[in-house]
Amino acid sequence: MAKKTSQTSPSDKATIHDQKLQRGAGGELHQFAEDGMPLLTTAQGGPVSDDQNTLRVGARGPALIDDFHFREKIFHFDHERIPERVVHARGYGAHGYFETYESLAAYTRADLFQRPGEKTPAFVRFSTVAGSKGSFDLARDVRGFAVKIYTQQGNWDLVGNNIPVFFIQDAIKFPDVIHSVKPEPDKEFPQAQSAHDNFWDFITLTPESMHMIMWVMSDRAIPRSFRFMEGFGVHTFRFVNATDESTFVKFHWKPKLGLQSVAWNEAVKINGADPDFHRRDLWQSIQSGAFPEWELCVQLFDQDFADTFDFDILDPTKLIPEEILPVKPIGRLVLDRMPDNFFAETEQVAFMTQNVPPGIDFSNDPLLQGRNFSYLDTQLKRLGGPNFTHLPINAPKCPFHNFQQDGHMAMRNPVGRVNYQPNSWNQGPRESPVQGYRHFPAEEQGPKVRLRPESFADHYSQARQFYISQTPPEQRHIAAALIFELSKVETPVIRERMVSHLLNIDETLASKVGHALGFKSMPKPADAAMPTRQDLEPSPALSIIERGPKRFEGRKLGILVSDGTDAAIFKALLAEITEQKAAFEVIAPKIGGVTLSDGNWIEAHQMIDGGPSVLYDAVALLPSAEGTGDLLKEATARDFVADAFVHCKFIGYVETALPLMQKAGIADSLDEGVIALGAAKDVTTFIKALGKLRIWGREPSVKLN
Ligand code: HDE
Repeated sequence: MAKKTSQTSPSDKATIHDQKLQRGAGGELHQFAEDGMPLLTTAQGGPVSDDQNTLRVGARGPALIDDFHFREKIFHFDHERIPERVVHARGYGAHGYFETYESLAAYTRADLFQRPGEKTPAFVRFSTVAGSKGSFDLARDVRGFAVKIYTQQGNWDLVGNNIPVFFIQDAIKFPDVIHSVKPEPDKEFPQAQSAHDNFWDFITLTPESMHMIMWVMSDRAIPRSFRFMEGFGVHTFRFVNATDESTFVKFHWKPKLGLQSVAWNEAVKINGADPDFHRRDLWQSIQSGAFPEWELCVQLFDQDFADTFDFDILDPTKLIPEEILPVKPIGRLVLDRMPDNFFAETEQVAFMTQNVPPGIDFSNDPLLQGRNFSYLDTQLKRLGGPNFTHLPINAPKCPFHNFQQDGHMAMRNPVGRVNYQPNSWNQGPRESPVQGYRHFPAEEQGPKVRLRPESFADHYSQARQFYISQTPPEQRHIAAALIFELSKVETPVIRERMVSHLLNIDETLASKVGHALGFKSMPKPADAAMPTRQDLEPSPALSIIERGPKRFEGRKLGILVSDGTDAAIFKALLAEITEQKAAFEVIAPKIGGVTLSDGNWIEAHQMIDGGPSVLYDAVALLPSAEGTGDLLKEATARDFVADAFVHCKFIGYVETALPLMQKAGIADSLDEGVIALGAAKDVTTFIKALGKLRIWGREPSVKLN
């Protein structure tokens, strides 16, 4: 017999049987299964009776084509995939807002920059470049930093990277540089790696890539978290104000928590231990209410500055050092909400460099100009038709009106008779020369040519400037990365060609790399398009370590415990860590948790095998004497300690953990980064020390590189 709720109207009773019904707020009919859960339906809304068995002739007979539910379900599944992005396939996004600090009306008429304190919704997608959608997070690679701000004058997409320069100067070379870094086409490997012949072949034949290569070989390419990376618009853009005056602008995102990267040896191990390390980090921090934040800063300059600057401001392989032109903070970006659905939002979001509101305009940077073509084109391929702007993640949040219609998946078409203009019915939207987008009327003239400007010809000066701006550990990491990458190159002439470029950047670096690669003699320096290299002043702003956070906020401590762990020390640690607004995880021999010395049981986040120390910024070793005895039998416990030491991390320990430290081979080489936790006051000392993040002074002795 029919079961009905009291909300059911008489007309419903006539048509719907054997299910519970409820009217929703909008009067729509909600159907419920017998157990009170929402009723399963087909995509057409038809109720489903059995989702476990296909329709057959008898229990062992053939399937029937009548089974529309089965056919619809499988058909939809077969079509679940869309092409992954040709670059930046692996990404992770979050919602948030942008808040303006002060009116920038003097520079730009962009509506979002007019009113101090005004918040505008935003969506950000971080990504790696070369790897496919399922590749690992800690590849040595550039990170995408794409921001969509839903302004009242339409969407503004600032599609940037975490490195302020690019490999090439002209968009026509983009397919080549990307082909070279992607898996080699005959073998389809290596995946998400630049350490192979094709990449280094292209790079060494393209001297304009040398500045970017120094960045990619630096720790910038293995960030600890999306939250600890800078972002850059890369190109020179224009701000244009209400009276059509233009100011050149370069955009920078500065993370509130400071910069931090991991060591290469650590990155390799993180990829095995947690290939989702970066996305998990963003997810966990936002879900825990620790919302990541960046300041948007600008470098503003005019044509006079551009004329006196040593390099061409249109050349995307160059930056303007902050020491020469300081950055001005103009607002902040806060990420405070994860998408409800990864595919609907993060996968389908369509960033396009050409999405700019009135008041923001382009320069003639030839890379930017090429991008303005590419991004629209790629969305058509990826999202399957011209109506991708109808998807909620891509639709503007301001009102919009036009006569675009039809096409695949059209969800918004013009209403009524008129779908063109001009029309005699006095209907429909109108253009406005006053409020509409006005391109900056730059005067342009010249012969039609395919020519690289002379002013783009110096490929080494800023590459050297980047290198000499690094601290000694960072310089060591660059050398080690070059040695590692080139050691994977099988063709000797490519290795030599790279060293011949390095000779134009820094001779000591070149000879270190040449020596480590086993060269019998050094090659000649590469022929430079511009024979003289300028000796530029170092720019400390380019170093990560110089700009470290000096506090542990936002970082994670791994606490190794066992049954019998000293409860007072454990609790003191937790209190201090929480005070620092940092996170922690408890690692125990078993996932079932442990009982502390005071008899209290605590939960473990990780079993020792699943929580290697590479997942943490620092570790505390708190096992009891008995617990240490058990852990001595585990290779993973030994690696936990040995790796933390080798990766130059701070280690806090209780005396009972010493045998484990002995087994890990570190007990005889303790330094100021290994801190005894005898009493609660030592915990304070330990937590204070963590602000340095790493003891890089230990590095040469542990031969990390
Ligand atoms: Fe992109 N790039 N790019 N790129 N790019 C794409 O657009 C392209 C460049 C960047 O999270 C594609 O939607 C060309 C520089 C990011 O969805 C494609 C050139 C910078 C993302 C494309 C460049 C970037 C992309 C692929 C040389 C830093 C990911 C999928 C002229 C300033 C956006 C897509 C996201 C994605 C083309 C160079 C950043 C094919 C032709 C320089 C962050 O349109």
